[in-house]
This record gives sequence, structure tokens and C-alpha cells, in this order.
Amino acid sequence: MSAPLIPISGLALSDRAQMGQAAEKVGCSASSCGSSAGPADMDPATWAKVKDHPCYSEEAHHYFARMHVAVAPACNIQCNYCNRKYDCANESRPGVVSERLTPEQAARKVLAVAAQVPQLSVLGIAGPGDAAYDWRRTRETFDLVSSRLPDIKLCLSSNGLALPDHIDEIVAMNIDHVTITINAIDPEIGQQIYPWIFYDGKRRTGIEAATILRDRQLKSLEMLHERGVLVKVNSVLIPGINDDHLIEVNKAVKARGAFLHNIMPLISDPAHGTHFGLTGQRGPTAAELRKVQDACAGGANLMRHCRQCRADAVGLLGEDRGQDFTLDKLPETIEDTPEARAAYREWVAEERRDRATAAQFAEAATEPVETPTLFAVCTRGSGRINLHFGKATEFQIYEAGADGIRFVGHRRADNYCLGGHGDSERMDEVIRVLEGVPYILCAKIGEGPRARLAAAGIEAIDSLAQDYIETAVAAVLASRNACLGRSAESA
Ligand code: CLF
Ligand code: SF4
Repeated sequence: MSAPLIPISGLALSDRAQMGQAAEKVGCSASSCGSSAGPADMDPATWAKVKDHPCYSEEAHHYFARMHVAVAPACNIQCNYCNRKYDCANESRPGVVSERLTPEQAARKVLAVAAQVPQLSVLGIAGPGDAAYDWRRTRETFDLVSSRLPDIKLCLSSNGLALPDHIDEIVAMNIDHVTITINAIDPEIGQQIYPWIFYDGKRRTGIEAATILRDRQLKSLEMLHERGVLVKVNSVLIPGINDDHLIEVNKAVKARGAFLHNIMPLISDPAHGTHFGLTGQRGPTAAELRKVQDACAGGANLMRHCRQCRADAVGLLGEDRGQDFTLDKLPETIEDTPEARAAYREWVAEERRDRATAAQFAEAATEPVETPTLFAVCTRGSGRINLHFGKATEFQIYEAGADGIRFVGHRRADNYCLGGHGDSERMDEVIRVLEGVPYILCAKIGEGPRARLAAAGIEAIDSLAQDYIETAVAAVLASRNACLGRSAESA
């Protein structure tokens, strides 16, 4: 690759004077700072494992892409939130795929994506069934890919029931990242989520099934942790069933060495044909999700940037280019371009240093923020404000508060720009989704939508285009404080 995807524009703020200049770019009408996650609290060996993994490092998700290949259709349990028959290219939730692949087809697809997407760093197998249960296909796929693309990390996601049978192979295959979905450690609660499991040649139900599953999940976690494999635990938050209980799950998995805990909202809709969807079990609100996540503070580290990907997702988290790489679209001849990925990673290393320095100065230059303030950011990656408001299908949410400027999640919305048709309804949706967020930072916005947002109490700022997110947030705060100071003097 000859040049970085996004030019380094020298916009990083390196001292307080530059911070002041950025604040001026905002203007006095702006009102509302943190830091992005980094390697500071990690030992070098762990950082080396996570620095290019978009799920295991919040910071890496700005730069690196993952792809899933749907090679593992068989599953050994039933979850009440799963129905793998459903197939829709617009549907984004685990278990959903457009085409199932053989290991050879999957390896070809990975080669094609790697040749065109230099951000690709991880190949995950996350179904559409269970990657550890459908082990022959999973193993064959990983073997084929690792022999041809040794720089791509391998990542495995499983319900945990079959995992203890494959620990030695996982270690021998250099799989550094395994996800286990654990929704309950109390079998009374577990039996409300899992109607049955298939184990040791027998279908089992009720407390027996939930107990066996729980024991195998925790055993997998302990065994993998002992062997140096990083384990992320996923839990689906199901209101009224395991919401309070997830705090106990968080403690239990931390005690057994989980690297991250990802608490995800249940996705439930009758149209999906799942047991929960058909029986009216609702998913949590954003506030309910955040409440449980916040209640787990101090326990296992929480992942807050999960996008609940499809089992055939391709691209940066938050984008899905899977439909660009269906089998019929793969080129006849595929040539690997490892030098492009190596050049991209070098560029990312430089960009990270620059961004970390800029963020430090931004933090140092920012007055303490008494009332936490949210910012919605339009970005296509690299930790910069580099996406037109009208092209954004999700907003990354940053909070400026007492402990700095930090990423706290994302909110999805269909993109506003429809060429005039249906724009108004979409704006209503964007305004609804951004409730409680007073600022949008974007690369560009038209006067019409700017005025609509302003009328709803949301200020859109596009004068900080291409800035790092943290420095831009700090600049807005500096501008707001300067305005408040001038108002106080003149009063
Ligand atoms: Fe895939 Fe999962 Fe590996 Fe990531 S996804 S197997 S750890 S490479 Fe990531 Fe997608 Fe969330 Fe999963 S955003 S659903 S946490
Ligand atoms: Fe579906 Fe995964 Fe549960 Fe199996 S473990 S039923 S594939 S969600």
C-alpha cells in the first residue's frame, strides 16, 4: 500500500495553543472530554495479542477489520433467542447468514477479502451453529487459512459445551482468542434460556441441561486461561430473566480469568421466529443495558463496542461488507498482498502514537467536566471525525465526564441522506436515537439537517473534520467554557 487510507493531516493538537485554535474553529455557539483505551494497563505480551483485534481492544476497533466465515452450521444446544433458519441480508444479529460455506470456499473468501481490505486482521468462526461442536469444519478452515495467511489472527466463538474437548488443539493452532457465551451460572435461570442441550449422546433438559452447560462453560474458561488463551465472555441481557444475575456472572468469570465481559442486549422480534420473539420476551432498553453494565464496574472488564455481528460479517465493526464478497463475486484469480497489510499496520502504529499524544494533551488542557456530556460522532474509522452526517448509519457515542473522554457505545440509525425522498422521517428517527446527546461531530452537514437538529436541541459541528475524536471533544469543551467565561464577565 503506497499511502495511508486517511491522510495524516497534522490536525493532532500538540499543545495548549493549538487546542485554543481548535476551540476557535468551533465558535462560541458550541457547548460540550475522555481518553480512548490503550495499552497502559496491559502487560506487553497481552497487548501484542489484542492490539490488532477489533473486538478485544476498543482502541483497535477504530483501525482493524474482522471477518466471519459461516462454515459451522451444526449446534449442540438450543437457545431461546436463536433461530438459524432466518436469512436476510439486512438482518444483523448472530446466527444469521446469507450463504454457508465449505472450508475450501471459506478459505478462498478469506484470501479475497485479505487482498482487498488491508485492515483485515482477524478471521472469526462464530457459527451459524457452534464452532466447537462443528469442529471438523472449523479446524479445516482455520488450517487452510493459517497456512496461506499466517498474519491473520484466528478467533473462535462457542457456547462452551464442546470446548473442553478441543483445548490442546486450540493452543497448538495458535488461536489466541476464544469467546464463550455464558448467560447464567445459576441453573434455575439457565433453564429459562436453554430448553435443551445434546451432550454425551443424549438430549437433556431442565436443571440437568443447564447445570452441565454451566459446568462445561466454566471449565472451558479455566482451561483456556491456564493455557494463556484470552477468553471473552458474551452474555445476552434478557430483561426479567438474567438482568440482575449478570452481576454474578461477571464476578464468576472474572474469578476464572476472563479477559473481557461483553453484555449484549437480547434482540427479539416475533418475525425472527425465536421462542423469545414468539412469546413476547422483550429486549432491554439502552438505559437498562447501561445500568447492568455500570453495575458490573470493578468486575471483569467490559466490552462496550460490540455490534452483534452476523456469522458472515466482513469489515470494520459497525460496517458490514459481507454482500461485497459473496461466492459469486469472488475473482477467479486471487493474489495475496501481505505487503499492503504490513504497510497499513505500520501506518496504524504511527497514527496510534500521534493520536495518543493528542489525546493526552486534550485531557491535560480540559477543565474538569461536572455534568457528563454526550457526543455523537460520525466516523468511518481511524479514531477521526471523517464521515458526512448523511452517510452515517451509526453514531459512536463519547462521554466527557469526571474521568475524562471515553467511548461509551454506539447508536444505530438508518442513514439520513436518501437524496430527498423520505429524509424527513429519517431525521425524526435520528433525533429520536440521539435523545440526551447535545452534540454531533461530523465531517460535513447540510444547512437543512443542521437546522432540524438545532431545533431539537442538538448542535451539529463540522468545523473539526478530520480531527481526532478526543481532541475535537476537548476543543468543543474549551470553546464552551470560554463562552461561559465571557458571559460571566459581561454579566
Ligand atoms: Fe468475530 Fe467474536 Fe472473534 Fe470478534 S465478533 S468471533 S470476538 S472476531 Fe466482536 Fe461481533 Fe461483538 Fe462478536 S463485534 S459479535 S464481540
Ligand atoms: Fe443458536 Fe448459538 Fe445458541 Fe446454538 S449456541 S442455539 S447457534 S445462539
